[in-house]
Formats: sequence, C-alpha cells, structure tokens
Amino acid sequence: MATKNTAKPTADPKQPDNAKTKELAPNTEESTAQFLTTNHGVKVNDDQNSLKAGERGATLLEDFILREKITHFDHERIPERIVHARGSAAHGVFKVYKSMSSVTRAGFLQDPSKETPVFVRFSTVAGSRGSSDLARDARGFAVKFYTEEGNFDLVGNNIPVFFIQDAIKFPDLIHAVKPEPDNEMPQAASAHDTFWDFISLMPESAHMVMWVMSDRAIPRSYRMMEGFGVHTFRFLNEKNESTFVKFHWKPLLGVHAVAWDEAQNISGKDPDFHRRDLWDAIASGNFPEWELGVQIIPEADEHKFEFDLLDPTKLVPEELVPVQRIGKLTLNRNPDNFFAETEQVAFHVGHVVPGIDFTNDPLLQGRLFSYTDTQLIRLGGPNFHEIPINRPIAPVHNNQRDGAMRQTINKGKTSYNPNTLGGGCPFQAKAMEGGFTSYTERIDAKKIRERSPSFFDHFSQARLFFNSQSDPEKNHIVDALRFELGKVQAIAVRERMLVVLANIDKGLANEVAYGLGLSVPKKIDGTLNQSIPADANPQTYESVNKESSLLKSDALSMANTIKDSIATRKVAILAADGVNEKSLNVVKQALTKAGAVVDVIAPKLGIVTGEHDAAIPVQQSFLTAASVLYDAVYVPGGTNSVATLAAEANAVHFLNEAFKHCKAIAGDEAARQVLEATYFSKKLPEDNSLETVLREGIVIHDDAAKLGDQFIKAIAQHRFWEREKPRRVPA
Ligand code: HDE
Repeated sequence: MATKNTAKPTADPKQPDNAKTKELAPNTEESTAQFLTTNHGVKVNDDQNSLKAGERGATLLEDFILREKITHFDHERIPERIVHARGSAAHGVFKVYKSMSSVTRAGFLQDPSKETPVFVRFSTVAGSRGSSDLARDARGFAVKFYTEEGNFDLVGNNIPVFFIQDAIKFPDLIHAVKPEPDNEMPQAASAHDTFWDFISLMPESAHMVMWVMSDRAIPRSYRMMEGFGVHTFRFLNEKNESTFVKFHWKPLLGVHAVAWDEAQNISGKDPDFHRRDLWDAIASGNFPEWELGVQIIPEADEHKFEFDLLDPTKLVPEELVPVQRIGKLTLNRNPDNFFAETEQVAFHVGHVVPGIDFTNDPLLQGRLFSYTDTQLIRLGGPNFHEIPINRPIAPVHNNQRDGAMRQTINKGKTSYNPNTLGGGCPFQAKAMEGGFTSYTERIDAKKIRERSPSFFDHFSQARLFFNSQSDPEKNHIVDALRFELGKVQAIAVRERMLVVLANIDKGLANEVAYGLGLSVPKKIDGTLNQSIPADANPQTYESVNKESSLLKSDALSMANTIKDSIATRKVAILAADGVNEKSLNVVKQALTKAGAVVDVIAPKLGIVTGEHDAAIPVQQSFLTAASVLYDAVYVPGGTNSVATLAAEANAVHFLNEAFKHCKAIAGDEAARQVLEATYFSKKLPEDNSLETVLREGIVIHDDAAKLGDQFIKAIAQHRFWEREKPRRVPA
C-alpha cells in the first residue's frame, strides 16, 4: 500500500500514538540529516544551477534534475473544492461515554475504553482557498472517524438546517452565492444581488437565512462552534431495529461570536484568524473538545412532529427531544503537511459503518452522489481512497483495480467474484461477521418529481429561531440584513426580501426596511406567492405560513451558552516604559493561571523597562497588534507608561475599538488617565462592585489582585452587548 520513502519514518514521542498515526507513519517524510535527492532517489550535487552549455550558455534539455523540479512545480496545484474550499484541520480522538448498543451496533460507539482516531476539517463555504476566515457564512464541521469497521464521515455544518430541501437546487444556490460570473465579485460574501435574488425566490431558505444573518455565522473560533449533522440519520442495532438520530457537536468552551464590524477588521488584520487560533491552541496543548450529542427519535414517532423529519430546513427543538451527550472528541495534533492532509482529505456523507444508515431526506440523497463524484475530478481519479489521510485503518480487500496513480499492488490472478481460482476470496461478510446491511425500509410509492406538502411550512421555524434570540442577537440580525440587502443594487430584490421577512416577523421586516429607506411593500405584505415570478415552478414555491406551537427554544440563543472559563482567551496588556511591574505582573499571572494567553503590547518591540527597572518582554507593538485580535484589554499603572499611552493614538484607538466591540476592559486606578482619553470616558463605572463589573464589563481598581479576579469574571462573560444601547455606537 505505502509508497517507499528515502527517509525512515521516525516515531515522534510528542505525537499521540494510535492506529491512524501508525498507519500514516510509513508515508511521512523527514529531511533532517538526509541528502537532497531527485524523486527517483538520485542524490543531487548542485541545486543552485541548471546544466548549461558553458557558463553563459543556453540551458540543456538534458538537465533531468531541472526538468523534474520544474515539472513537479508546474503541477503542484489541484482544483480547489467547489464549496468549502477554505479550511483548516486537525487530528484527534473520539471516545464514547457508555455503550450505545441499545440503539446502534456501530463498533466505535460500544466501548468507553476504546479511542477512535479522527481527522476534523473546519471550513467556510463560499470563499476560495485564500479567502478570509471571518466571512459571514456557514462553517463546515467534517469529522472522519477511522473506526475498526471502516471510515465513518460525519460531514456537518455549524448550523443545524440548510437553505434548500432538495439536492437539485444545490448548484443554483452555490452559483447564486459565489462571486458573480461576469466580474468575479464579491469574494467570500453573500452580500450581493445574485444571492439575494435567489433567496428571495426560495422561501424554503427563510430558516437558514435567519441563522446565517445571526452571529453564528461569524464565530469567535472554530473551537467555539456547535456542529450538526443536519439530516435525520438512522441508527440500527444488532436486531436491525431502526431509530432516527440527529447528530450534534457541543463545544466545551461554549458557543461564541465576534461582532460584524470586528469580523470585517479581522479579515484585514489577520485573514487566517481561525486557522491560527486552532493551530496555536493545539500547539500549546490546549486541545479543543466537543461532546457528541444525539437526539434519538423512535420510528413510531416519525409523524408526531409539526414538521417533516426528512426536511433539512427543520431542526428538532431540544425542548421536544433532548440532546444526549454520548462521547467526547478531542483534537490533539496539528497536521504535518497542509496539502497532504487538509487539502487531500476526502469526506463523504456516504461513508457509514454498520449501525448507521440514511433516511430519504432528498438533500441527503443528492449528497450521497455528489461527494465521490467531486473527488474524482478534484483528486484526479478513482484511487483517492489510497491517499494516506483517506485510508481506513480497517483492511481493504476487493476486486477494484487499476486507474490513475494506483498504489496498491494487488497479488493473484482473480479480480472478480464469484471465483474458484482465487479460493472465492475476498469473501462477502455476513451481518454477524460485520458485513454492512442496509435498513430494510418498506417503500411503496409512485415515481414522482414533486415536493411533499409536508415540506411546505417555510416560516414557522425561522420565526422560532428569531423569537428565541436575545435582544442584542435580534439587533445583530437586523443589522446583518440591512448590511447585506444594502449591498444589493436591485431594489426589486430588496423589496421581495422584505416580503419574505414580513412572513417571518413583521417587526423584523419593518426594522430592516427602515435601514434600507424602504417600506415593506403593502400590496404583497404577508402574501409571499404574489412576489414570485409567474413562470416559477409552483411546487417549489408553495409556502404555508404556520405557527410553531413552541414559541421559544433556549438552545437556539448563544446568550444561554456556557460562560465559565477564560481558557485560551487572548488578553492584551498595554504598556510603555515606566510601567508599574507589580500592576502588570500580578494581573498577568492571574490571567495566565486561569488559562488565558497574554500579550504585552507596547509602542515598539523588544522590552519595556518598568518603574523599578525590570525588563518586561514585549510580544507585539501597536503596529503589529490590533484590538480585534484580542478578547480583552488591561492597562496597568506607572506614571510614565500611563502618560505615554494616554498620548499614544494607537493605544487609545485600541481601547476605543475594544469598547465598541463590547469586550472586557480593565485599568489600574493609576491608569485612569489612559481610560479618560477614550471616547467612552463618560461611561467609566462609578464603583467597582462585582455587580457593576459584570454589567458594564469595565474594571478599575487600585488593588491588582482584586482587579485580576474581577477581570477574569468579566472576560468569561465574553461580550457586553448591552453596551450597544442606544444602537449607534461611534467608532
Ligand atoms: Fe456539501 N459538498 N453538499 N454539504 N459539504 C462538499 O465535497 C453537496 C451540504 C459539507 O472539509 C463537496 O469534497 C451537495 C450540507 C462540508 O472537505 C461537494 C449538497 C452540508 C463539506 C458537496 C451539499 C454539507 C462539503 C465539495 C446538497 C451540512 C466540506 C468538496 C445536496 C450537513 C468537507 C467536497 C471538507 C463539501 C456537495 C449540502 C457539508 C461538492 C450536492 C447540507 C462540511 O461534494
């Protein structure tokens, strides 16, 4: 199977040791203390000069070393993914908490002592490979479990529903959201005419639109996102009894987002923000963790909901079916090589193991075709399963042969079944021997190209989502829609979207309309179908506006997430020469002890000299750092440092921006002069009680230890969105 390498694989003691790392080892290459060679193993004597006819002569075609090097370089690129092109990945492990044998026979969900290796890739959807991490977009959350029974891929998103109900609309959706075809603009953004034109004609997208206009679409970190399998899948137990299952990933650090203005700034200051965050967390041993959640729905309950379980624009509210947390995913190793692993990994929603099966969700059914098809062109042929990152740890034996770049050297004469010449091998496996058997679902139907009427309720869950948001979250949705539709040039598209929004919530539509300088069109208010072109397929655009009997679901609001830790949060300490060492160090130590990552930021790199001559290393200067790259900011005391910072426009801007983005801010009482130079000087708190700190997010104290304590509690709150009131906050 493995290709031969010049260098012997070396076991790295720092790397977790599991079946997949062992399996990858023969394919890893390490050049340390090795000679440079050609691809065919010939040692190279001169890698600086091509072979020429004389010192100033023409280059010779004979130079196989030059030709090989340039040819390989010319072919270094492969097509990027048509969607989810921009991504970052990591290795890890998964462990189930207790046997799930009552519902599934999947081997990796049986034994709490067993660790299953995984490879997880996070991504944005619309942007190209080189686009910014902070685009407003859904995020991919694709997990490859290397189980002993073969690979299981849970290819999900960070949003539990999707824009469309039927796979046949996917190319249209993606063509609409991608940069417009005449001028290839805008990159990695949905804020343009073609996207909203399409969406305004697809009422089934209303629910997902609410999610992508919410803060879920601008996560603080991949490590702070939920994940969802979206479709309803099936679990099958030993008796082949089926239950429906919805998959969830719950991040142990909670679910957090940045502000939209911040996201846009991060895109300039550090377009790799999420990639770097994931890499740094793993490299520093802060392994990201999620719990795997399942909602289990008995077959008998298939029709008991107000929506159809097969409709991927619907979620099953956690109030109706609680999420059971059944295991933990830990990411503990960065890839060795981005291209070989993150780029070449090939996920497929159709990679399932015995005990997991599909439903007839028409979006899922289309995906089952798409993923292998796309790899054939992206990875260049039918042998992409032999690329090391894609290989299962389970043995592979079958009669598939040949094709471009075949690695396996299949022995023997027979490559067909049945055979006698090869002793009948490889054998088919019975179910009891672990052979995959599909659920024997009864189908009794007419062949029909239609949408089920049970899919026609397009607004009730969009409304449920909106109603479940806190006030700041609702404001952010209004702002996002004003932004996105404000970038749309066609007024008719804006108006049609206002009608869609009016079907979700009249107040929402009116607020958005106000920002656009429009009013919700009267003649079509609430009656969406009148805004649809007459030649549209009536089945696709049939909308029923029902009420959900559940008015609110707490699980849908990020305001209700975990807020108990500042682990891995990035905190800036602003300092200049003359800083009070104690004021700086006591707080720094307290933050570090609580798991935060602290940078001292000063007018220049090198060191700052403390009031008592201590040399304090500086991690960033005001030129290299930006407040949007941090979660919180602290200003220590020290007369000269404070005077310098109060007069330093960059320091004041840093604080102003942190305030605008609703972050925790702390200052030594002796640093008040710096805080008074900001535009929020009038909003500095009157007292330093914990209650005030937790309301305002600003701590000013003359006791560094107490300040540190309160600051930690404030940072754990993540953001003080209430600060946005009244909603016009100056920059
Ligand atoms: Fe995908 N999707 N998708 N998708 N998808 C791809 O496969 C497709 C959908 C998702 O990190 C492609 O290897 C169709 C829903 C993720 O490598 C492609 C439809 C969900 C990733 C494809 C959908 C996803 C992809 C492009 C509608 C959430 C990135 C490259 C029927 C549950 C995986 C590739 C990675 C990637 C097709 C809808 C998740 C073209 C046809 C819904 C996370 O095959």
